[in-house]
Amino acid sequence: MLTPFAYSNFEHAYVDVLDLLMDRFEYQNAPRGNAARERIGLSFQIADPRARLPYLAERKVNPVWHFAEALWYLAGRNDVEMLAYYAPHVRQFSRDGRTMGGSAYGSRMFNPATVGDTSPFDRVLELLRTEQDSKRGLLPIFTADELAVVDNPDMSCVVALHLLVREGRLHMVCYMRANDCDRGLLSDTFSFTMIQEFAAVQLGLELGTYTHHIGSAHVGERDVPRIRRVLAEAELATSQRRFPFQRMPADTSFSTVSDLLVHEERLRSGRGRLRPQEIAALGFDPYWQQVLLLFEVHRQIRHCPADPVEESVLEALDPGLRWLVGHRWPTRMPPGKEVGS
Ligand code: 5HM
Repeated sequence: MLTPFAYSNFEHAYVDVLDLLMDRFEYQNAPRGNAARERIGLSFQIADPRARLPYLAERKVNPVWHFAEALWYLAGRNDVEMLAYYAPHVRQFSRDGRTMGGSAYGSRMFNPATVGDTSPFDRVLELLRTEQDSKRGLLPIFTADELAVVDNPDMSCVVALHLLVREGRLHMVCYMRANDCDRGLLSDTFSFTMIQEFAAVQLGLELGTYTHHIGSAHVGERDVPRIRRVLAEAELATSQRRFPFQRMPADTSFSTVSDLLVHEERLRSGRGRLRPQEIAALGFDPYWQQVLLLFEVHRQIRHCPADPVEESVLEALDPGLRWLVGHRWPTRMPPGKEVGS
């Protein structure tokens, strides 16, 4: 195979990668105590990077986490606080309890680099505006200094993201040193294709393909039972449900990201709530209103543990997101509104 295998959407790639690692792995090892099945060198390409979420009931994808992480990257943040609210386990990867290290990819791409006051991302966009067929649109993430940190709990798994404009479309290539293909791969593909689409919007280009290259592709032994269930579901083709994936609005900018995160912070801290009609009146495009609805769902789940999620909020969600929320938090659905698989 000289070129990566091409898939129409992420779900198909994800299922194939898991299938490969289940029984056709090359190594069984336990680096830093994490027992895993591994292959060296794995690549795939997705034709439609907007189709970035798998609809697999057994996998119980958390769409709130995925949007939160993508916005955290786009905002160039490195704080533990926001991420850990959506995924408490990330705290263990912080050395000082306040900031993330190597996995704060956004802080390396969207904040000014050491030379001048322009971010690597803005420099790449500048380059692609002037020299369309360039091969130099690289956003490096991994730094050699990370290896010098003793017992580094958070070393970048991403080596670089690479943006290429070809025939009016913006392609992205992601280079990973390592990827947990059950867990990290889901989050990484979601967030990096969001960054790709954000970049395409800034450049006024159509979205191209997304290509993912992994050095160490592995799955944890602890996840094998769930992966088998996911594969059995995919085999039965129950995941033939197809929900349309919306386009990121053409006016999305860095201020959209910071405006959204003002509301996110109010909801996260419990200082406010947002009813669907309030979200609709805030002036965001319906695409981003959906993300605020997800943050409100999460507020109710975290701050009102005794109550089901309010029907009005669930009803305002796009059917695909409602499906994911219903499968992720089945016990928090209003009576009679439980989601069948
Ligand atoms: O020992 P090592 O630093 O490689 O462990 C990190 C683990 O998190 C690996 O399983 C890696 O593949 C996974 N990971 C991932 O898949 C971690 C990050 C965070 O940098 C990521 N994707 N984005």
